[in-house]
Amino acid sequence: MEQWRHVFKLDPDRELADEALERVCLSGTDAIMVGGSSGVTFDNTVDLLARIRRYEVPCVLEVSEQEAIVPGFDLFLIPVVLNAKDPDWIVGRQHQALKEYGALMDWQQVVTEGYIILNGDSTAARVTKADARLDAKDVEAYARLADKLFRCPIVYMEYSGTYGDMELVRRVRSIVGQSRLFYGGGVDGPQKAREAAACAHTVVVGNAVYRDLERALATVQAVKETV
Ligand code: 1GP
Repeated sequence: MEQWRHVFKLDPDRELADEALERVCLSGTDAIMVGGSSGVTFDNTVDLLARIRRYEVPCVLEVSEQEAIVPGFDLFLIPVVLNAKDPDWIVGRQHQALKEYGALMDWQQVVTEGYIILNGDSTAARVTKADARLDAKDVEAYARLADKLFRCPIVYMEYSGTYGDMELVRRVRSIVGQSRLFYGGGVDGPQKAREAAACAHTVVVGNAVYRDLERALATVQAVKETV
């Protein structure tokens, strides 16, 4: 995780043909993250994991549904949505999950993501009731909260579905110390991938896989070439 520069995020609730999945898994990306904001179930998560496991690429689960926690992933990423107005998404669901599985968990495999949701129109924003009307100072403060106060291994600037403010991403990277800055949102081809890779530590590409696979695949090389 500390070395990842490029990640594809695949949604268990969306169709992806075997051939397309193969190309994604062999693309040279650093990891596949399985996750989505709606319609994620145990069954569709198990299915997708089994298909990805035919390849060697690391595969991690971003947990959003307790019922869809499937064993067998390399890591389990737990989002804590810092700007959620529904406290369920800050500590509520995590608390419930730990009541059930807390004693059984392998903590080596668990990674906390301090999430900042920045596209108010996204499903993630709706589900978590995130207040995405944040100015730069707000975002910086959330980043410090995740990095310095909570010491999350990942700070995730989530623009899901829309391309973000790269100046702000760059600023956040300059203030995080021990956290890795993940950027996700609207990276639909090599040019935006290069820009995002110049600003964040790790670039997450989601939608593009389903919209225009060729351009999505081209983001891998673009990110890797960017220093
Ligand atoms: C979504 O951050 C990821 O959770 C990637 O965003 O789907 O817009 O690429 P896109």
